[in-house]
Amino acid sequence: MQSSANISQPKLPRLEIDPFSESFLTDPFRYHPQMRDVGPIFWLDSIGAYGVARHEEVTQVLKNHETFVSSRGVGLADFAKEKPFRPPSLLLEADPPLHDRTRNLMNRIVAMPVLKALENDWRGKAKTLVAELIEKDTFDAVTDLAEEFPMRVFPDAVGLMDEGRDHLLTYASIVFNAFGPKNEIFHSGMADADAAISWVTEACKRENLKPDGWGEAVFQSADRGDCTHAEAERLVRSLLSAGVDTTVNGISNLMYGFTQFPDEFGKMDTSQSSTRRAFNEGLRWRSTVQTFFRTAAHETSLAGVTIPEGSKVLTFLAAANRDERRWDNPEAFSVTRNASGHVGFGHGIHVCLGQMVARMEADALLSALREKITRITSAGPPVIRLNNTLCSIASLPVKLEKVG
Ligand code: OVV
Repeated sequence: MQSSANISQPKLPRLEIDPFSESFLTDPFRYHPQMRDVGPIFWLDSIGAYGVARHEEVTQVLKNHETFVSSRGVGLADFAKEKPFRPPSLLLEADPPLHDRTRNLMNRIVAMPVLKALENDWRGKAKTLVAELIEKDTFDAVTDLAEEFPMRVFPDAVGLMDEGRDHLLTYASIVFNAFGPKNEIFHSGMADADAAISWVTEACKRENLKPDGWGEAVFQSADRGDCTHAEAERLVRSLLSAGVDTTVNGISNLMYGFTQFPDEFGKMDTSQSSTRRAFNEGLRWRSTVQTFFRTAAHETSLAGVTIPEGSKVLTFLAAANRDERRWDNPEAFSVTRNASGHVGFGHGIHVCLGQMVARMEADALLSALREKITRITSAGPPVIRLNNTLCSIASLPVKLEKVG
């Protein structure tokens, strides 16, 4: 009889790749095939963590939130051993039961009826912006469109103070950089950190929130006893952290898709089913949030490999979204594809809380664009913005072809 200790473990492949290096972050998609093909799970020497890059294992890790926890941080830092860079998010960096209490509360803040009440206003604002843009010969699809539209609708929806809203983008890039190691990318983004962090801290306070926004609604929920007022402040911080840079880059990446596959835009129509499909495909094809970590709360096994307690596991969401085991022709951006099942919004209990907000922004913008134009083409080289977590574009010169 063989003792169980002799049952052979599958070999754990080791990769030299550093997923937070400049070269990786400049074009992560170049490295993904190697990560998917080396095996269902691998070890990353560069950061001392496991990695999963196939759709199957990424969804498994995210689904199994009791083993692969978020409360020890969803970045490289283990909150059990290191002080978090800011007080942990009560949603993103929390496990049940705390997570479920805050999540249920926040689900009501951005519930469908709340969003529907804003839809006409957002569609009107999208049309106004498109009317401005079609007057121009060329423009920057990042600064003039992808940043401009969310900044015209989201801060007002939250009811933020008017002064200083530009700090939102700076703050988010700091937060998303902080999920990686304290590398040069992290440090260079910290240049304007103090001003942005203190602005956000102030902006989350009840006295600075307008009476009819989602921010005040969180405090009203606290008044009813759903959470404390201190927790309410931190939950508003979640809206500010996760609500801007994500949609901005989601739209930028989608526009980049249109320029790379110039026949796709015209295959869309102005209907919600069509624009929704296109946005989903954009998130699959070039996922804005590239990666998140989980931490093994106890020894476990994944794809036959034993993972010790306290291990960090990096889930490559963007790689899973181009896994040929899951998708046909995954490198092609195709607006008519049914991309549901993509993990660009995550998966499981932490799946993006604001996804309906993001979808409504995208629907408004895409249908306003499609009404007036047939094609979006490149008018110059895009400029990549390096971030430890986000797939981000700093500049994307484009040209529009008008209907008729
Ligand atoms: C999804 C996400 C990203 C960044 C911050 C947060 C959430 C938060 O809850 O603060």
